[in-house]
Amino acid sequence: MKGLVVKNTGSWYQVLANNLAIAECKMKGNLRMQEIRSTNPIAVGDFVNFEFNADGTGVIHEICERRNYIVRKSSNLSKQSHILAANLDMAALIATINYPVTSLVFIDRFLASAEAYRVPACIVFNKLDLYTPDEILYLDAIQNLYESLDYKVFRVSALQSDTVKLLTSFLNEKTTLISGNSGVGKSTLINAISPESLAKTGEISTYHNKGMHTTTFSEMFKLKSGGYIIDTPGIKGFGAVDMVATEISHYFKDIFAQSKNCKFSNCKHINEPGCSVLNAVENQRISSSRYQSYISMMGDCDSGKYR
Ligand SMILES: Nc1nc2c(ncn2[C@@H]2O[C@H](COP(=O)(O)OP(=O)(O)OP(=O)(O)O)[C@@H](O)[C@H]2O)c(=O)[nH]1
Ligand SMILES: [Mg+2]
Ligand SMILES: [Zn+2]
Repeated sequence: MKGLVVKNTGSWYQVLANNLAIAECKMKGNLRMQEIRSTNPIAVGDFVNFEFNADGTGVIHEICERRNYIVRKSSNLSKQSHILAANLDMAALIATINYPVTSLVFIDRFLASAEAYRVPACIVFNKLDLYTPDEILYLDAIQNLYESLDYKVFRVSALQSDTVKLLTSFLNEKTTLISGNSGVGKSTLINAISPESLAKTGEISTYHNKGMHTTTFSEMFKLKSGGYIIDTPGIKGFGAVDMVATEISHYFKDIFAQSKNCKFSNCKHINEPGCSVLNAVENQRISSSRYQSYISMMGDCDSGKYR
């Protein structure tokens, strides 16, 4: 029987079959692994074939081919990577200016990862109800920057349902990964978009605590209007998983476009003569924050930090 993996809690997988019932399944011991070295061979969003046991649980014996997936490293020390989700139409980064701080490097690393896996990405600024006038001005500038790179940017407050309408209709019929730092309000926002989801959310008093994660397992929810939304645990960063240094510029649209005019075809845009990217940064045609994010990802490859 074919089904869709909607949740993975360690060795158990919840599989939605025939759009109706959820079966608790385990993976068959000798299941042939795909080429990715990951801590979770089966991910939320995977289509699988499974069979029922006599006791009503199931055994997954095949993973159907993935249309795409997004991977991140499991931890700083681990060499293994973790598949966040598979078969995505959109990856939405939930950010806040200061509640907690979402750094521009973090945003750029997320966007670059999405580009690398060929998943369209958008940015959602949440908790608008808390922003000071200065924070709004800063947000205006950030929004301009990313819209100029053709990324869609939304402003919402998960606590004010009328502010999420535009985003909700944008997500219609799509399978969307929701990602971002812990405490930015991913689960709260999912509940605002789709009240029947009942995603678990944190308390205001606890989410500031370091290392506190309210959502511990990724979970996929069906949207009433069609499509799915995937809640994920908060993350600290996206590294250059499986990327080689020469590829990284391909995942920064602005840098890639400019690199075509560099004197050397193998220009890394660091200190080469005739580098059109460096020139564009100097003339502010490429934002210096974008360039710094690029350099920081190049640094991952040098140090082997994320490999
Ligand atoms: N003021 C305000 N608070 C919000 C908003 N959205 C979420 N919160 C609060 O922020 C806190 C964290 O929300 P969660 O939805 O649990 O955050 P999360 O991103 O899912 O966190 P993890 O599961 O740990 O990754 C909760 O106290 C929410 O009530 C918002 O738009 N405005
Ligand atoms: Mg959560
Ligand atoms: Zn160059």
